[in-house]
Amino acid sequence: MVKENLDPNVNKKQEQLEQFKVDDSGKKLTTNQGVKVSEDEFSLKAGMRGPTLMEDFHFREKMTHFDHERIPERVVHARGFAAHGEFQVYESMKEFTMAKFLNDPSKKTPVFVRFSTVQGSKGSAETVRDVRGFATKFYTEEGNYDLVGNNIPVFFIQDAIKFPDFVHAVKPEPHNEMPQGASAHDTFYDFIANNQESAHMVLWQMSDRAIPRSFRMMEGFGVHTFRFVNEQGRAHFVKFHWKPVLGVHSLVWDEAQKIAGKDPDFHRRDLHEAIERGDFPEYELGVQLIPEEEEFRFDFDILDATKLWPEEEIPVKIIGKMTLNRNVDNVFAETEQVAFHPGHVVPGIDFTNDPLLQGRLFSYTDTQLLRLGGPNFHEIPINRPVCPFHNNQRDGFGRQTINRGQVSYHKNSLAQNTPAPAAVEEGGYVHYQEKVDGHKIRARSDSFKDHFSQASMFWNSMRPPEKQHIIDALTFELGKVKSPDVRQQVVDMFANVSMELVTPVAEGIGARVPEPREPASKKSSPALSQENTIKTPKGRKVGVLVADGFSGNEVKTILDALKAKGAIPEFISEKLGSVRGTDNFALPVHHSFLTADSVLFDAIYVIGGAENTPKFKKKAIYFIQEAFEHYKPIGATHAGAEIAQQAGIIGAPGVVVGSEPAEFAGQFIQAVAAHRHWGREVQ
Ligand code: HDE
Repeated sequence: MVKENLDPNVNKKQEQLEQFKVDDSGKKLTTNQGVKVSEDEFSLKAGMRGPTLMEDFHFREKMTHFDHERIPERVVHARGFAAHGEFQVYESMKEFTMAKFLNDPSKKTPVFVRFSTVQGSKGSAETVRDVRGFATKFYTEEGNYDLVGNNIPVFFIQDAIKFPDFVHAVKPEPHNEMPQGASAHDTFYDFIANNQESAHMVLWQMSDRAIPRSFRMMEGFGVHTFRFVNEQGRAHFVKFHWKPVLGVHSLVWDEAQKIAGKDPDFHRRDLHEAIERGDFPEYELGVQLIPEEEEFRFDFDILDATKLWPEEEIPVKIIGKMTLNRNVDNVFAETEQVAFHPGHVVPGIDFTNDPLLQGRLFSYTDTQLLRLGGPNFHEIPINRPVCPFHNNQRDGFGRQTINRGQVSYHKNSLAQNTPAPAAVEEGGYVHYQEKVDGHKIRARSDSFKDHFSQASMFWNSMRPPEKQHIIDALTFELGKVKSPDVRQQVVDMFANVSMELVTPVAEGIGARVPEPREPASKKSSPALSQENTIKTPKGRKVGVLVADGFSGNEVKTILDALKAKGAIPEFISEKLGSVRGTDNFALPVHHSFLTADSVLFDAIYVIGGAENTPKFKKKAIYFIQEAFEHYKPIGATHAGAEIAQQAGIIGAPGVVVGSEPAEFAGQFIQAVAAHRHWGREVQ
């Protein structure tokens, strides 16, 4: 049983998980029954060359367990990676919600966060164009609260009844199981053209948001409108935001595709390494709040999940910070078995009538029953709340709790009618008493019928390079669609959003350019552009191309300056081992040209050696030219300047060549912070 620990700074979830951890190293091999095993390489046979005997209990047990090792992967969000952390609110939110974990700034709440892609299978590449899941489990003292969000603030559909159709359309096609980890195919765009409420979300998916640089550099959104309820019973509509402290940054499409081959684990590696080196990912929690009385004040329906609340109209109030500070011990036990549910709420957080949310409330438990094999998945260590739980639920596959006593029903007198429901003052959850009155009908409110205004707003909010990326992405995706009819339908649909978008796309895929139309909206929301995000060199991987004989002290000055700003230099040379510079300074070689690739770095710094060998030159030129094509910052000093010269990149934006170490370092750090140099696009 979980021991109560009153010290608020002890992470109760970690303490609880500790009890289930086992370390096998240095131990004797046993069966699951605890019997020591004397031989693990030869099954028990009748004679040296004879058949294996049924009585070999060790063989039977080992093989049977192995045969049952796999569980069904998640029907969506199968490919995911998770980490532990903590959340702390900056100031009490008591005015808006009675949720205790949001009321006490001195309290740290343990969290577990799983990031995921949506379309691909469990083993698919991570940098594909896709929505990312961003699911957080808060282990609060009042029970588990799950914020099961995405990195895009809107969704494809408005009503959950369409979800199975949507997922069937986006997943690999059933007759040939293609494509994997991609939405660029006929059934997806056929669905889009025939379900035009998806327009807004598709634009986000075509934008740079769908190819994040890192899980550490993407926003998270609760998507739905939830309710905050305070102790007086007053309610506010609320939307949740996670804002990454490192800003929102993306890859470029060509790079993302190449990484999918070079390192399919790119995002998990990035997160895992950051946590291991103590560079803990941080996200601030923000809320947008609308008082209950103002539900109808806006030119969109606030319950429609295909709409966002523009931050300029409804500001995001930053209320706390989450820090991810520990990797899991075992991916299956924790990441795979964690079961999120948007219906896991605590007092002070409630639902709304958003029809997408309502349907999700059914789906999540249902899917866990299959995936985790029965109704006791809440007992799996990662899913257990850190507060005690008591009820009359009993039995089922894999039950672990040993409930004592005679009584397992309510009401009763044999156990003085316990476990007893709790009054509100005792923390009992009471659903918000919204008045609901209506006819039973299958229909959608007229207020949900504007599918294009916010899609136009999103488009209008993009800066020119971002617009170009959306045009390129849609041209790519539709270029993979075989049916000319589907392509044309999608082009016609997006003419409602913007002719500026749809004209080059139509031309690029050989479709008819639609009749000119006014965009559905002229509004814009600057907060939607990634160009307005935080820019910092912190956490950026700089690939340093270096060879023997480099100028020791000067290079050291530059590397120290980079590290002081949180950038991470990794050294690449012809061979693994180390490279020796002047001034008795040596550098470890982390990668050879064979194991490294420019797409795996945020920036390149080329130094070279005393003399650049032809092989080094050839490799380095290829390296920096590719980085250049991906708009990455490139720095060159010493013999590296000659290589940059030969690569033909000197003078372009984001290319820094220097001879004075401190001055070069300052300029290069600035270029690294800028992340990408789109100015090259127009050269
Ligand atoms: Fe999910 N979703 N979803 N979803 N979803 C699942 O639950 C579902 C939706 C989201 O890391 C499934 O355990 C329906 C929106 C995340 O474990 C399933 C609808 C948002 C994850 C399911 C939606 C999400 C899931 C599959 C439409 C953003 C991964 C496996 C009404 C707010 C959680 C599972 C993790 C997973 C159903 C739409 C986020 C089948 C029916 C909108 C991050 O239950």
